[in-house]
Formats: sequence, structure tokens, C-alpha cells
Amino acid sequence: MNLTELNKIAVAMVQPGKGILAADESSGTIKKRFDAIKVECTEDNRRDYRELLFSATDAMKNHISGVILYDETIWQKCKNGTPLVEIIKKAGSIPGIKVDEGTKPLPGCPGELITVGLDKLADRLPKYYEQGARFAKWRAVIDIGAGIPSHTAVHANAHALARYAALCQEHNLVPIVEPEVLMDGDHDIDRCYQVTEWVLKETFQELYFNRVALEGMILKPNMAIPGKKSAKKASVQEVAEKTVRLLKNCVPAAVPGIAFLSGGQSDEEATAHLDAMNKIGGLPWKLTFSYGRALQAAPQKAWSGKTENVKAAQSAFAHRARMNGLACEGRWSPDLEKKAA
Ligand code: 5MM
Repeated sequence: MNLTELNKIAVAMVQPGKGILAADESSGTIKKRFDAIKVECTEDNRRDYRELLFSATDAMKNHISGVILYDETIWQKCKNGTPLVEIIKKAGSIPGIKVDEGTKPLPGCPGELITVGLDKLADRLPKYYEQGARFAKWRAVIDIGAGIPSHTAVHANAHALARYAALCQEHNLVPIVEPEVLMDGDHDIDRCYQVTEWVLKETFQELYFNRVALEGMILKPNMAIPGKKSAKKASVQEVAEKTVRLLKNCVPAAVPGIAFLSGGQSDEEATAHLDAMNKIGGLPWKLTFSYGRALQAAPQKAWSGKTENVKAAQSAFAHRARMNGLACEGRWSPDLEKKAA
């Protein structure tokens, strides 16, 4: 492991004004996104869509520090034969790769999931490095409901995250550690806080036991936020204050940066929350975005599978990337959204 190099990459991933584009939807997830815009989910359409995003020069050069790719995409070429990885690098952005293989039911724990993909991971990582990836991602999914999460699910997922992270560092890839507490339920913000605190404490304990160097990783957590079906809403300020307090209680200062997932928040909510946290300031780590839906919903809608819409889709992507870039530095305001509209 070359910790100096890992730290250099991790720091570049969370550099001021920039964040990560999560474009690593697995085949099933991208099909759902394409179904919503009535686009057939073929290999060529997936390639065309991702080529559109990665060749949006303004967005990529100014606001996207890294792109998380799915296995299919890292081997794909643009229409003109240039590897997609090369257009990402040409824009000054770092290619990364999702290496988990999705989730399976966790035995003995009804309704709970375990992320799989550790078998043969050590054989797959050098191939991704060779292809240009400099960081990786593994997502654990924790649901909140009656009687869940269980200690079994929290512990097993934290352990798998730590095993993955240690293997990545061994192969000189910066691990993005993503323990996602879902916002699907009717729980309030305090229950989300409590479960996320438990999950993060367990995760950092396992990272320690598995000898992961914190200087060479990035954390990708959810925010402290009420479930989508909660009757108790929370203001932007409450989400920001509670998330910052939660992270300060759980994430060691040696971690260079925290890049949030959007988790089903609206585009503008995800930006507003990130901005409000950075406005609080005085934080030991960089706070940025690693959004999937909150960066891509607008360009997907604008594109709708039509070549003549490529420019409009790239502008929609550039706008969201710029808004989130400003939020990374606490310089966003709702007026900027209205002006653009
Ligand atoms: C882009 O979606 C990623 C892959 O999801 P699947 O494995 O389920 O297809 C996902 O891990 C994503 O990186 C995070 O959930 C963040 O995305 P959001 O949309 O929550 O910002």
C-alpha cells in the first residue's frame, strides 16, 4: 500500500468546489431510470447517455472531481472509439469503480440485506487499476423499520465494508465506504440520527480492526434526515446541524473527506442541505457530494434518449454540478436556482 498516493487521491476527490458523480447504476437500476424517461435500456443507450455526461466539459472540468463507474462502463468506448475512462481523465476528473455485487437477503434477519462481492475481489481490483480506476466504492444498505436494523445486519455490513476497504488499499485504490441508512420509512430525524450513529460507530470500529488507513479513504454517508413517509418534517437548518453533530461524534479527523449520497432527496434539497452544513464551517474534514439521482434526474429528463437533446441535457447537468460545487463551499443560495430557471 502506498499511503502517500492514496491520501493524495482522497484529497483530490474532495477538493474545494468539486464532488463526485455517482454514475454506477447497476443494470437493474439504470433500467428503472430509463423506463421513467421511456428509453430502451440497451448497451448502446447506456453508453450514449454516459458519454453525454462525461463529455459535458464545463461540468466535469469545474465541479466533478471523480466519477464512479459500473463494471460495464469502465470497459466501454465512446462512439468515436475513445475509451470513456479517457474522456473522464481528459476533463481532469478521476475514474472510480463500484466493486460490490449488490445485496442478498441476510440469513436469519427477515427484511435485512447484506452486500456481497468479497470473493475474488482481490483478483478483480488490479484489473480495474490497470484500466485507470484510482478509487472504488462499496455500498451497504441498512433499513429502518419495526425491530430493524438488527445488530447482526449492522455488524455484518460494517465488517464487509472494512474487508473491502482493506483490500482496496492493498491494491492502491482509495475505498469509498458507503453505509447507507435508507430514508424510505416513516421514522423521524432523531431515529435516523440514532441508527446512523450506531452504523457509523460500528463501521469505524471494523475499519480499525481491519487496519484500514483513514487518511486513504472517503466516507459516503446519508444525512440525518426524516424518512420520506415521516409526519415530522425537518428544516434545512435542523438537517444540517444534526448531520454535522452526528458526523463530529463518529468520524475521526484523519478522514480527508465526507461525500454524501442524496438518497432520494429532491435535487434542491440535497444542494441546500450540503450548503447549510458548509456554512456552519469549522469542520475537520471536507464535506462534498457523491450524488447519483440528485445530479442526474434533470439531465435524464432533458435527454429522454434523443440526440437533439444532448446539449440541453449537458446544460442541466452543468447547472446541478455548479449548484453543488457552490454548496461544497457554503456559497449556494436559492436565488441562484431561480435565476437559472
Ligand atoms: C448511482 O447509484 C448507485 C448504484 O446503485 P445500485 O447498485 O443500486 O444500482 C448508488 O450506490 C449510489 O451511488 C448511491 O446510492 C448514491 O446515489 P443517490 O441517488 O442516493 O445520490
